[in-house]
Amino acid sequence: MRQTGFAHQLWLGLVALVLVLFGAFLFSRALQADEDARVLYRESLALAQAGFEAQLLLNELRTPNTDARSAIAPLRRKLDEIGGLHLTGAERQDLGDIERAVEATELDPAAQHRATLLQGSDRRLLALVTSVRDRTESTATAAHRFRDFALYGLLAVTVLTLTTALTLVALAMRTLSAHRERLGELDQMAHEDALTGVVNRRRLDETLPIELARAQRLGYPLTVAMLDLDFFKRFNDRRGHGAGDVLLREAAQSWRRQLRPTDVLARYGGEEFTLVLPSCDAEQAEQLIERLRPLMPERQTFSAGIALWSGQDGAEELLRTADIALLQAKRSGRNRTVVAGREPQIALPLRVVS
Ligand code: GH3
Ligand code: MG
Ligand code: MG
Repeated sequence: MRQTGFAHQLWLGLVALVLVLFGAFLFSRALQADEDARVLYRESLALAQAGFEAQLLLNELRTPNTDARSAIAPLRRKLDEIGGLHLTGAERQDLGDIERAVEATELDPAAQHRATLLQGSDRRLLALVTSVRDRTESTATAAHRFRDFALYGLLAVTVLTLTTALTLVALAMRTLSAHRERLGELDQMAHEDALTGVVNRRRLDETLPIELARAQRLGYPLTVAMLDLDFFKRFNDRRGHGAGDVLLREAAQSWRRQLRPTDVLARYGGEEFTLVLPSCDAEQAEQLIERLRPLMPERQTFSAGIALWSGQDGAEELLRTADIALLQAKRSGRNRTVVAGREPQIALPLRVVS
């Protein structure tokens, strides 16, 4: 599912890239067509000017009392000027015909032959100018049409690219939130006990030092209690491991409902639980534990050891103190609570020294 989402994003990214490249191509082609039309238009104007001047010089050359050589030189320059422009084959042929007629006039400068020799040059010159003008017009029209096409094309490309980009952003945001959700699930899996649903030992190890620091800063008491089910092995042996699992889960869930939101109930391991109780002294913790006892299903009992934080101990030391109190509760008969520092005196078995 996540891979399909990624593939979609990849495809959309590629589509956006192709669209942008196509847009850039259209833009550059439109610019080029515009530039071509401008060059041709400029040349067409230059040709019109040169054609007009050549026409005047041809007329002058045709006049019988004109000195042929002095009229031919500027005419030749004009024709060279026209030859320097971009001409088609047919246009160049017209120009060649005019040049040859002028050359013949130069070779035979007799005034009476000039009109005959130059006959047709006017028509050719006009044909040349008209041809270039037609070409310019059709190129300008094509460039105009292409620019319109490019404009609409660019508009379409922009809309498509924007749509693609928005879809991409929406997809990326969906993927991101799916990742966040998955991370949350992973975090929960890493810190929650799968059987009972309460936090596990790892979370307890992370939380307790933070709770101690907060208690120190805000100056309230903090108590830790260790709870261990009595003779639970026997329960399992009699009722089966599955029934034992159900009991553990039900006990943890009903205990949790009795706690404040700021209290922490953790499964320390096996059938042993830890309570972290901020703003709670040893007596209040004792009372709370007495309220938890009747919630235990199947009349199962448990023993508890309580340690009030001294304000100096570290988390590990505090847990150890509560564990020692729990051991005392077990030793003194189980199904009871012992507060560290208030352990009951246990009669040691008599050792008979022989
Ligand atoms: P004590 O009063 O001294 O604590 O006796 P106990 O039998 O409870 O203690 P012991 O350490 O001998 O045995 C703990 C038992 O807890 C053994 C094990 O079968 C049971 N236990 C630990 N974890 C689980 C669990 O996840 N599910 C079940 N059903 N039983 C568990
Ligand atoms: Mg036990
Ligand atoms: Mg145990």
